[in-house]
Amino acid sequence: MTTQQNPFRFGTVALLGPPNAGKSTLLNTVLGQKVAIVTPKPQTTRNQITGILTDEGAQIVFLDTPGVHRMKGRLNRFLNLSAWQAVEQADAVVVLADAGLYAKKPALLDKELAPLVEGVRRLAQPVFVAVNKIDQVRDKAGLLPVMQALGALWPQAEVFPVSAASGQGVPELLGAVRAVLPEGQAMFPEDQLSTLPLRFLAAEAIREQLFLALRQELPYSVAVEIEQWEEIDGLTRIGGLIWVGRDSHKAMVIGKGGQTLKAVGQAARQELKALVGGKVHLELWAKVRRDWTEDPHFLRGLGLGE
Ligand SMILES: Nc1nc2c(ncn2[C@@H]2O[C@H](COP(=O)(O)OP(=O)(O)OP(=O)(O)O)[C@@H](O)[C@H]2O)c(=O)[nH]1
Ligand SMILES: [Mg+2]
Repeated sequence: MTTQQNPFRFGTVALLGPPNAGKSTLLNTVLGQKVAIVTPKPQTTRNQITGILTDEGAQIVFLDTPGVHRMKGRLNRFLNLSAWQAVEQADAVVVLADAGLYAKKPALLDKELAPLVEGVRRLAQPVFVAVNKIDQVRDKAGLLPVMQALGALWPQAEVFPVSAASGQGVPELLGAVRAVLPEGQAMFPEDQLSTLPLRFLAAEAIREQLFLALRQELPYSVAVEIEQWEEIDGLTRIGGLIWVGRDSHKAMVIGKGGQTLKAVGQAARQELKALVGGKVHLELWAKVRRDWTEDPHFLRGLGLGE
Protein backbone atom coordinates (compact mmCIF):
# COMPACT_ATOMS: atom_id res chain seq x y z
CA MET A 1 0.00 0.00 0.00
CA THR A 2 1.25 3.48 -0.79
CA THR A 3 1.29 6.14 1.86
CA GLN A 4 1.71 9.87 1.58
CA GLN A 5 5.33 9.62 2.74
CA ASN A 6 6.24 6.79 0.41
CA PRO A 7 4.61 7.28 -2.96
CA PHE A 8 4.96 4.53 -5.58
CA ARG A 9 7.70 5.37 -8.05
CA PHE A 10 8.21 4.47 -11.68
CA GLY A 11 11.30 5.29 -13.66
CA THR A 12 13.98 4.26 -16.09
CA VAL A 13 17.62 3.91 -15.09
CA ALA A 14 20.43 3.61 -17.62
CA LEU A 15 23.57 1.62 -16.76
CA LEU A 16 26.47 3.25 -18.54
CA GLY A 17 30.21 2.68 -18.54
CA PRO A 18 33.25 1.45 -20.40
CA PRO A 19 33.30 -2.12 -21.71
CA ASN A 20 33.71 -4.82 -19.05
CA ALA A 21 32.86 -2.53 -16.10
CA GLY A 22 30.17 -4.93 -14.87
CA LYS A 23 27.00 -3.28 -16.14
CA SER A 24 25.30 -6.50 -17.15
CA THR A 25 26.39 -8.20 -13.94
CA LEU A 26 24.84 -5.38 -11.91
CA LEU A 27 21.59 -5.69 -13.86
CA ASN A 28 21.38 -9.43 -13.16
CA THR A 29 22.19 -8.92 -9.48
CA VAL A 30 19.58 -6.21 -9.06
CA LEU A 31 16.93 -8.40 -10.69
CA GLY A 32 18.03 -11.57 -8.90
CA GLN A 33 17.81 -13.32 -12.28
CA LYS A 34 19.85 -13.41 -15.41
CA VAL A 35 18.61 -11.37 -18.34
CA ALA A 36 21.90 -9.99 -19.63
CA ILE A 37 24.79 -12.12 -20.81
CA VAL A 38 28.10 -11.67 -19.00
CA THR A 39 31.59 -12.66 -20.14
CA PRO A 40 35.12 -11.68 -19.12
CA LYS A 41 35.55 -10.10 -22.57
CA PRO A 42 34.85 -6.44 -23.30
CA GLN A 43 31.98 -5.47 -25.61
CA THR A 44 29.80 -8.39 -24.69
CA THR A 45 26.58 -6.38 -24.70
CA ARG A 46 25.44 -5.14 -28.11
CA ASN A 47 21.85 -4.03 -27.60
CA GLN A 48 19.88 -2.13 -25.03
CA ILE A 49 18.93 -4.82 -22.54
CA THR A 50 15.93 -4.10 -20.37
CA GLY A 51 15.39 -5.52 -16.94
CA ILE A 52 12.33 -4.67 -14.86
CA LEU A 53 12.48 -4.60 -11.09
CA THR A 54 9.16 -4.44 -9.30
CA ASP A 55 8.64 -4.34 -5.55
CA GLU A 56 6.14 -2.85 -3.15
CA GLY A 57 7.56 0.66 -3.52
CA ALA A 58 8.61 1.04 -7.13
CA GLN A 59 8.94 -0.31 -10.62
CA ILE A 60 12.31 0.41 -12.17
CA VAL A 61 13.17 -0.30 -15.79
CA PHE A 62 16.93 -0.73 -16.08
CA LEU A 63 18.60 -0.25 -19.44
CA ASP A 64 21.86 -2.12 -19.70
CA THR A 65 23.97 -0.70 -22.52
CA PRO A 66 26.99 -1.59 -24.67
CA GLY A 67 30.27 -0.33 -23.20
CA VAL A 68 31.22 3.11 -24.48
CA HIS A 69 34.60 3.06 -26.21
CA ARG A 70 36.53 4.61 -29.07
CA MET A 71 36.86 1.70 -31.46
CA LYS A 72 36.26 2.32 -35.14
CA GLY A 73 33.80 0.70 -37.50
CA ARG A 74 30.09 0.71 -38.17
CA LEU A 75 29.08 -1.81 -35.51
CA ASN A 76 31.16 -0.02 -32.87
CA ARG A 77 29.62 3.31 -33.80
CA PHE A 78 26.19 1.78 -33.34
CA LEU A 79 27.15 0.35 -29.93
CA ASN A 80 28.15 3.78 -28.65
CA LEU A 81 25.07 5.41 -30.11
CA SER A 82 22.85 2.81 -28.53
CA ALA A 83 24.35 3.51 -25.10
CA TRP A 84 23.76 7.26 -25.35
CA GLN A 85 20.24 6.71 -26.64
CA ALA A 86 19.45 4.70 -23.52
CA VAL A 87 20.75 7.55 -21.39
CA GLU A 88 18.45 10.00 -23.17
CA GLN A 89 15.42 7.94 -22.13
CA ALA A 90 16.52 7.58 -18.52
CA ASP A 91 15.34 9.35 -15.37
CA ALA A 92 18.64 8.54 -13.69
CA VAL A 93 22.01 7.24 -14.82
CA VAL A 94 24.38 4.84 -13.06
CA VAL A 95 27.93 5.01 -14.40
CA LEU A 96 29.97 1.91 -13.63
CA ALA A 97 33.72 1.82 -13.33
CA ASP A 98 36.04 -1.10 -12.59
CA ALA A 99 37.71 -0.24 -9.27
CA GLY A 100 39.69 -3.48 -9.26
CA LEU A 101 41.33 -2.46 -12.51
CA TYR A 102 41.86 1.23 -11.72
CA ALA A 103 43.28 0.57 -8.24
CA LYS A 104 45.97 -1.53 -9.93
CA LYS A 105 46.43 0.61 -13.03
CA PRO A 106 45.41 4.20 -12.26
CA ALA A 107 46.43 5.46 -15.73
CA LEU A 108 43.66 3.35 -17.26
CA LEU A 109 41.00 5.30 -15.42
CA ASP A 110 41.42 8.47 -17.48
CA LYS A 111 41.97 6.53 -20.67
CA GLU A 112 38.91 4.30 -20.40
CA LEU A 113 36.59 6.96 -19.09
CA ALA A 114 37.64 9.68 -21.54
CA PRO A 115 34.86 8.83 -24.03
CA LEU A 116 32.32 9.24 -21.21
CA VAL A 117 33.52 12.27 -19.27
CA GLU A 118 31.93 15.13 -21.22
CA GLY A 119 28.72 13.31 -22.05
CA VAL A 120 28.10 12.45 -18.40
CA ARG A 121 28.97 15.97 -17.22
CA ARG A 122 26.28 17.37 -19.49
CA LEU A 123 23.52 15.10 -18.17
CA ALA A 124 20.55 16.83 -16.62
CA GLN A 125 19.41 13.71 -14.77
CA PRO A 126 20.79 12.56 -11.40
CA VAL A 127 24.02 10.60 -11.87
CA PHE A 128 25.37 7.86 -9.61
CA VAL A 129 28.80 6.35 -9.93
CA ALA A 130 29.09 2.68 -9.01
CA VAL A 131 32.71 1.99 -8.19
CA ASN A 132 32.47 -1.67 -9.02
CA LYS A 133 34.44 -4.86 -8.30
CA ILE A 134 35.51 -3.68 -4.83
CA ASP A 135 35.90 -7.38 -3.97
CA GLN A 136 38.99 -7.26 -6.20
CA VAL A 137 40.62 -4.48 -4.23
CA ARG A 138 42.60 -6.31 -1.55
CA ASP A 139 44.05 -3.25 0.11
CA LYS A 140 40.99 -1.13 0.87
CA ALA A 141 43.17 1.99 1.07
CA GLY A 142 43.58 1.57 -2.69
CA LEU A 143 39.89 2.24 -3.16
CA LEU A 144 39.95 5.80 -1.89
CA PRO A 145 42.00 7.36 -4.71
CA VAL A 146 39.74 5.66 -7.27
CA MET A 147 36.61 6.99 -5.57
CA GLN A 148 38.14 10.46 -5.33
CA ALA A 149 39.20 10.47 -8.97
CA LEU A 150 35.71 9.45 -10.08
CA GLY A 151 34.10 12.04 -7.81
CA ALA A 152 36.37 14.68 -9.35
CA LEU A 153 35.46 13.64 -12.91
CA TRP A 154 31.76 14.01 -12.21
CA PRO A 155 31.23 16.42 -9.31
CA GLN A 156 27.44 16.18 -9.68
CA ALA A 157 27.44 12.46 -8.96
CA GLU A 158 26.98 10.45 -5.80
CA VAL A 159 29.65 7.74 -5.55
CA PHE A 160 28.94 4.22 -4.26
CA PRO A 161 31.46 1.42 -3.78
CA VAL A 162 29.85 -1.84 -4.90
CA SER A 163 30.50 -5.37 -5.97
CA ALA A 164 27.99 -6.22 -8.67
CA ALA A 165 29.15 -9.84 -8.47
CA SER A 166 28.64 -10.33 -4.73
CA GLY A 167 25.92 -7.73 -4.26
CA GLN A 168 27.90 -5.79 -1.67
CA GLY A 169 26.85 -2.13 -1.61
CA VAL A 170 24.13 -2.72 -4.20
CA PRO A 171 21.16 -2.10 -1.82
CA GLU A 172 22.65 1.27 -0.84
CA LEU A 173 23.09 2.27 -4.48
CA LEU A 174 19.62 1.07 -5.34
CA GLY A 175 18.08 2.96 -2.43
CA ALA A 176 19.65 6.22 -3.57
CA VAL A 177 18.62 5.66 -7.18
CA ARG A 178 15.04 4.83 -6.33
CA ALA A 179 14.70 7.98 -4.21
CA VAL A 180 15.23 10.25 -7.23
CA LEU A 181 12.74 8.49 -9.52
CA PRO A 182 9.46 10.22 -10.31
CA GLU A 183 6.21 9.21 -8.69
CA GLY A 184 4.14 7.05 -10.98
CA GLN A 185 2.24 3.85 -11.57
CA ALA A 186 3.78 0.59 -12.67
CA MET A 187 3.74 0.18 -16.45
CA PHE A 188 4.42 -3.55 -16.60
CA PRO A 189 2.91 -6.61 -14.89
CA GLU A 190 4.82 -7.27 -11.67
CA ASP A 191 6.15 -10.63 -12.85
CA GLN A 192 7.53 -9.27 -16.12
CA LEU A 193 11.32 -9.36 -16.01
CA SER A 194 12.18 -7.77 -19.35
CA THR A 195 10.65 -6.30 -22.46
CA LEU A 196 12.90 -8.46 -24.60
CA PRO A 197 11.38 -11.38 -26.51
CA LEU A 198 12.40 -14.91 -25.56
CA ARG A 199 13.94 -15.45 -29.00
CA PHE A 200 16.30 -12.57 -28.45
CA LEU A 201 17.32 -13.89 -25.03
CA ALA A 202 17.92 -17.28 -26.66
CA ALA A 203 20.16 -15.76 -29.33
CA GLU A 204 22.06 -13.98 -26.58
CA ALA A 205 22.51 -17.18 -24.59
CA ILE A 206 24.10 -18.78 -27.65
CA ARG A 207 26.28 -15.74 -28.28
CA GLU A 208 27.44 -15.84 -24.66
CA GLN A 209 28.72 -19.39 -25.13
CA LEU A 210 30.44 -18.38 -28.37
CA PHE A 211 32.13 -15.47 -26.61
CA LEU A 212 33.36 -17.82 -23.91
CA ALA A 213 34.57 -20.45 -26.38
CA LEU A 214 36.22 -18.32 -29.05
CA ARG A 215 39.58 -16.67 -28.71
CA GLN A 216 41.12 -13.31 -29.53
CA GLU A 217 39.13 -11.08 -31.86
CA LEU A 218 36.85 -13.78 -33.18
CA PRO A 219 33.94 -13.22 -30.74
CA TYR A 220 33.48 -9.74 -32.18
CA SER A 221 32.82 -11.09 -35.63
CA VAL A 222 30.02 -13.45 -34.64
CA ALA A 223 26.32 -12.74 -34.47
CA VAL A 224 23.48 -15.13 -33.71
CA GLU A 225 20.12 -15.23 -35.36
CA ILE A 226 17.28 -17.56 -34.35
CA GLU A 227 15.93 -19.09 -37.52
CA GLN A 228 13.62 -21.73 -36.18
CA TRP A 229 11.50 -21.90 -33.02
CA GLU A 230 8.88 -24.61 -32.63
CA GLU A 231 7.20 -26.01 -29.58
CA ILE A 232 5.81 -29.51 -29.98
CA ASP A 233 4.66 -31.67 -27.06
CA GLY A 234 6.75 -29.86 -24.47
CA LEU A 235 9.88 -29.86 -26.61
CA THR A 236 11.20 -26.57 -27.99
CA ARG A 237 13.14 -26.96 -31.23
CA ILE A 238 15.48 -24.06 -31.74
CA GLY A 239 17.56 -23.50 -34.85
CA GLY A 240 20.25 -20.84 -34.69
CA LEU A 241 22.49 -19.31 -37.34
CA ILE A 242 25.93 -18.16 -36.30
CA TRP A 243 27.04 -15.45 -38.67
CA VAL A 244 30.74 -14.89 -39.23
CA GLY A 245 32.53 -12.42 -41.48
CA ARG A 246 34.98 -14.76 -43.22
CA ASP A 247 35.43 -18.38 -44.30
CA SER A 248 38.40 -18.79 -41.96
CA HIS A 249 36.21 -17.68 -39.05
CA LYS A 250 33.60 -20.25 -39.93
CA ALA A 251 36.23 -22.96 -39.67
CA MET A 252 37.24 -21.66 -36.23
CA VAL A 253 33.65 -21.54 -34.98
CA ILE A 254 33.12 -25.13 -36.08
CA GLY A 255 36.48 -26.27 -34.70
CA LYS A 256 38.42 -29.46 -35.35
CA GLY A 257 35.97 -32.22 -36.13
CA GLY A 258 33.12 -29.90 -35.17
CA GLN A 259 34.25 -29.87 -31.54
CA THR A 260 33.90 -26.16 -30.82
CA LEU A 261 30.41 -25.87 -32.25
CA LYS A 262 29.36 -29.02 -30.42
CA ALA A 263 30.62 -27.72 -27.07
CA VAL A 264 28.97 -24.33 -27.64
CA GLY A 265 25.72 -26.08 -28.54
CA GLN A 266 25.78 -28.26 -25.43
CA ALA A 267 26.47 -25.36 -23.08
CA ALA A 268 23.90 -23.14 -24.79
CA ARG A 269 21.27 -25.85 -24.59
CA GLN A 270 21.61 -25.93 -20.79
CA GLU A 271 21.00 -22.19 -20.66
CA LEU A 272 18.07 -22.44 -23.07
CA LYS A 273 16.44 -25.18 -21.02
CA ALA A 274 16.36 -22.83 -18.06
CA LEU A 275 15.15 -19.98 -20.25
CA VAL A 276 12.18 -21.78 -21.82
CA GLY A 277 11.54 -23.91 -18.73
CA GLY A 278 11.48 -27.23 -20.56
CA LYS A 279 13.21 -29.60 -22.96
CA VAL A 280 15.18 -28.04 -25.78
CA HIS A 281 16.54 -29.41 -29.02
CA LEU A 282 19.15 -27.04 -30.41
CA GLU A 283 20.77 -27.00 -33.83
CA LEU A 284 23.40 -24.47 -34.79
CA TRP A 285 24.86 -23.66 -38.19
CA ALA A 286 27.78 -21.37 -38.93
CA LYS A 287 27.34 -19.21 -42.03
CA VAL A 288 29.49 -16.61 -43.71
CA ARG A 289 28.24 -13.13 -44.46
CA ARG A 290 31.33 -11.32 -45.64
CA ASP A 291 32.28 -8.40 -43.37
CA TRP A 292 28.82 -8.21 -41.86
CA THR A 293 29.98 -5.78 -39.14
CA GLU A 294 30.25 -3.12 -41.86
CA ASP A 295 27.05 -4.01 -43.73
CA PRO A 296 24.33 -1.49 -42.76
CA HIS A 297 21.46 -3.56 -44.15
CA PHE A 298 22.56 -6.73 -42.42
CA LEU A 299 23.24 -4.91 -39.14
CA ARG A 300 19.75 -3.46 -39.18
CA GLY A 301 18.33 -6.95 -39.66
CA LEU A 302 20.09 -7.98 -36.46
CA GLY A 303 18.73 -4.98 -34.58
CA LEU A 304 22.18 -3.39 -34.65
CA GLY A 305 21.59 -0.66 -37.20
CA GLU A 306 21.49 3.10 -36.92
N1 LIG B 1 35.31 -9.76 -9.20
C1 LIG B 1 34.29 -9.15 -9.78
N2 LIG B 1 34.05 -9.33 -11.08
C2 LIG B 1 33.00 -8.69 -11.63
C3 LIG B 1 32.15 -7.84 -10.90
N3 LIG B 1 31.23 -7.35 -11.73
C4 LIG B 1 31.47 -7.89 -12.94
N4 LIG B 1 32.54 -8.70 -12.90
C5 LIG B 1 33.14 -9.46 -14.00
O1 LIG B 1 33.57 -8.57 -14.99
C6 LIG B 1 33.40 -9.12 -16.30
C7 LIG B 1 32.56 -8.20 -17.15
O2 LIG B 1 31.26 -8.15 -16.61
P1 LIG B 1 30.02 -7.68 -17.49
O3 LIG B 1 28.86 -7.59 -16.59
O4 LIG B 1 29.89 -8.53 -18.71
O5 LIG B 1 30.51 -6.23 -17.90
P2 LIG B 1 29.79 -5.18 -18.87
O6 LIG B 1 30.06 -3.84 -18.33
O7 LIG B 1 28.37 -5.55 -19.08
O8 LIG B 1 30.63 -5.40 -20.20
P3 LIG B 1 30.23 -5.08 -21.73
O9 LIG B 1 28.85 -5.63 -21.98
O10 LIG B 1 31.26 -5.82 -22.49
O11 LIG B 1 30.32 -3.61 -21.91
C8 LIG B 1 32.78 -10.50 -16.09
O12 LIG B 1 33.80 -11.46 -16.08
C9 LIG B 1 32.15 -10.37 -14.70
O13 LIG B 1 32.03 -11.61 -14.04
C10 LIG B 1 32.44 -7.67 -9.50
O14 LIG B 1 31.77 -6.96 -8.76
N5 LIG B 1 33.52 -8.33 -9.01
MG1 LIG C 1 27.36 -6.03 -20.75
